[in-house]
Amino acid sequence: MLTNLQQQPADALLALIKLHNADPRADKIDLGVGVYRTGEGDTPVFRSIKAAEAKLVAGQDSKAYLGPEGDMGFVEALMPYIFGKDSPDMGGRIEGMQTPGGTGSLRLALAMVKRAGYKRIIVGTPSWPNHAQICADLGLGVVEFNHALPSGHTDMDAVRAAITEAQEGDAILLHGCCHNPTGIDYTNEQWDDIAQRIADAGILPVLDLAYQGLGMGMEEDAYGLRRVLVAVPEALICYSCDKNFGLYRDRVGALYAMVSDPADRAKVMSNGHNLARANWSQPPDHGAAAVRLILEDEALTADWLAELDEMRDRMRQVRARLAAAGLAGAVDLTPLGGQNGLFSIVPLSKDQVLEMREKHGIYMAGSGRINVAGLTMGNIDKFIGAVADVTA
Ligand code: PLP
Ligand code: TYF
Repeated sequence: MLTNLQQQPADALLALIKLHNADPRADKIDLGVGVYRTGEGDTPVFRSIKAAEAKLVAGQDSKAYLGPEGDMGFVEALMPYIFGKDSPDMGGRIEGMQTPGGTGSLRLALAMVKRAGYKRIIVGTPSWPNHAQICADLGLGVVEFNHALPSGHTDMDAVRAAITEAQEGDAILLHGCCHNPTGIDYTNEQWDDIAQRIADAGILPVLDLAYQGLGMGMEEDAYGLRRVLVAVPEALICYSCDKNFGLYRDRVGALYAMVSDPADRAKVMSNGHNLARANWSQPPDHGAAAVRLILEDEALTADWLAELDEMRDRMRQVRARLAAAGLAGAVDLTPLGGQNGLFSIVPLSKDQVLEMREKHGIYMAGSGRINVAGLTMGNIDKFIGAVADVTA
């Protein structure tokens, strides 16, 4: 019977890691999967995480089960950063739970959407491929709208039309910041507009915040999410600490539900707990416990925020350098300067992406997406030259 199963495609982004590793060229460049890299090309464990892990190992006296909600100290310590210091639980309307990464949070959020009776979810394209994959697995219909224009701006007409045409029983999934894969985010004014339209249409927002602090700053990157939350009665928020604490493989995330009446909070979240039990039972503890120890300690928090500032500054420098290059062959790199986070799209055809890999040893996603953190002052000229070469 198992032989009835059909071959499934590998994740194209994760497959790039293996292709790059197998390439013997010393000057190869990995611009594939979205992990931060230093100017030396490394993805080190954060200093603040190392310090918190040392504290954790010394002080942890049990590894007994915590329950499907995971480490609630971690979940609550993040709330002022996500929702703001003034009203981190919006007057008792927000409750969260720990999840295995942002992916686990999305899985639960979308399963709750489905269980609540929503039929379709509106998603801007292109998006992170796992969004569509999770929806398909859950049997949630996806309604697509175009996210960005070739000019490098968001396609506001498309998102406005998608919200106007929404039907009863629709939800909308939005990237909070550092859009994956385009790096093109809504401006604050655009968020104001979108928030009001979502509220008027009465659709449920699902907000995916996987890169807080990697765009403009921790507060700045939360603007859109907070703006939507003050406008609507209910929302689901999917959060990842895997990028902004560098914890990728430790799988650290959280799911938050905002309800209109605090009396419904426990009932709504009991669905998250119940779905977690049916999926992974309990989330892995280690990474979340390290994040909690950082957030409970003023000095460690300050060091973590300094590390984030350093990452963001480096990515800004790389973007400024790309923008300063202007034209690389037929490609205008200028718009990349104003984009946010780890990703941007370089408009190359599939053949040109392949030529970048085969001729120049530069690995990027088939969509033309690059991880800008894979560029350093040592390899950026090679990259710009290669783009010029394949588009000449
Ligand atoms: N959401 C978006 C938009 C992402 O790009 C990612 C990528 O990793 C995630 C969620 C999930 O992150 P995690 O690794 O924490 O599951
Ligand atoms: O888009 C990226 O590169 C990151 C990492 O199945 C990632 O979001 C990519 C694919 C995947 C899981 C994580």
